[in-house]
Amino acid sequence: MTTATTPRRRRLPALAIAFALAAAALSPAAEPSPSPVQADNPIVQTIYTADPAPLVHNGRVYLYTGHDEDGSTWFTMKEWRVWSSDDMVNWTDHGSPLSIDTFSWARQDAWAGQAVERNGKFYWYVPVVNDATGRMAIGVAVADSPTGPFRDTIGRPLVENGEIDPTVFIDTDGQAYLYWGNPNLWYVRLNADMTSYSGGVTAIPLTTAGFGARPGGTSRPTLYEEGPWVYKRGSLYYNVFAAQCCSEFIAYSTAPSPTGPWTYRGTVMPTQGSSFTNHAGVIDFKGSSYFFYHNGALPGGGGFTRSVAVEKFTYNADGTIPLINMTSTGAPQAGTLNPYVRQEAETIAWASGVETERASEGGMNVGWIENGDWIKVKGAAFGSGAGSFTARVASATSGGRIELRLGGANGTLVGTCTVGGTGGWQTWTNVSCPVSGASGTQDLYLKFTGGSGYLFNADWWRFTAA
Ligand SMILES: [Ca+2]
Ligand SMILES: [Ca+2]
Repeated sequence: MTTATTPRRRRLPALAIAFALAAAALSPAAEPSPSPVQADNPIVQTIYTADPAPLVHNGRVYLYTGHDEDGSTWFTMKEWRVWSSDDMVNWTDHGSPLSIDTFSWARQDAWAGQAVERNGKFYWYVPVVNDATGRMAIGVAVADSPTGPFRDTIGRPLVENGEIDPTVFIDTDGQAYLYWGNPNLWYVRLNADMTSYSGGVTAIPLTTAGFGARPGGTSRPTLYEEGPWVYKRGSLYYNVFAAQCCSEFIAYSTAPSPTGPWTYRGTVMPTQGSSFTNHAGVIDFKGSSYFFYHNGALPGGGGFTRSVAVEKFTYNADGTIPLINMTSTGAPQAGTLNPYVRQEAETIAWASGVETERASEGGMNVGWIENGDWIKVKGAAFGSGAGSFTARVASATSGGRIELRLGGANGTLVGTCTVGGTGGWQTWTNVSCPVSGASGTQDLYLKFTGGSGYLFNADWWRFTAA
């Protein structure tokens, strides 16, 4: 691979703030010593993310999001991102397999979409500006894997009426529907190929019985604003949507069929969290229910610099959704992480000071590592004990050290691996070191130490049992 010294781009100023500040921002209640292990929301700390769309496939949750550019003062969004987890707390960064450039006909605005699987292919529906008309249109991209790469197989908008926020739903009888809209709410019946539809574009009547009455609402009499998320649970159909504006809250309606009639059911998540928009995503995973949303909880966060987050919830016995509040704690871990198999360095419960990029050997790597940066990996199941640690690393400088700590970034030190220079940021080698005292299930911290400047990159790591 390259031996050139790749210039490192400047790290995100907004994220350069120490974790203590993030913890303070996330925890308005003053605590004498905020504990990093308490915060797992928002899900991603390396960039700003928005408009979560979770998908469960083969025992993993794939999370499709937008990407708010640093320092945005508008919805300046050029690409979409994918993350995945099998425990709801350790999330793997899969980078950006879909961008505005994927659609030759699109100009800008990589806004809120959703992906779905059908017959082993993955279909990602997104709104973008059609360059030819200047209007918002819905494009669909197709992939053979949930992490892409995604391609535009039809080469034109799937549907276009100037409105946004597609949600896709495949009913139990196999009929698929695409819903979208702001200020209206529309649907089409998708064909089995998922990239065409039959019949016309149909408007769902926005009645106050169906979608609630907006206080003072005249031009928009109902609470429905945007961001529908349609799914079925048992025999009941749900539409969870962003309500009122602005600031938005999350509300929902239910219906006995995918085409209505809809009945307004009330608030899911109140207006909270310093973003004037919100966007819902609802899934069941490993027998529990989860609600995804976004807020402005990262340092520098706000209405145009958002972050996706998740809460676990339980439906009421009658199928109604309880009121869900934003937390900095997030969902509990569903299972544990196996430290004895290859784990990506970019599998992260919480990161301080690092970013990610495409790795030359595939997937992503962690980079922009400086002295004192760290990565938390939650709930690593060491069992009777680890004996050694191996990491895949690269450094165009003279490297540094990986301190393996338990329980906190300054927690119990169980091993230290030295990383030397490799001649390039993508010139990879393995380093190993002995480990002592890592047993049971622990929150593992990879703490990076060394001199000044960028120290090294990390692609993946693995422990070996004692
Ligand atoms: Ca750094
Ligand atoms: Ca990797």
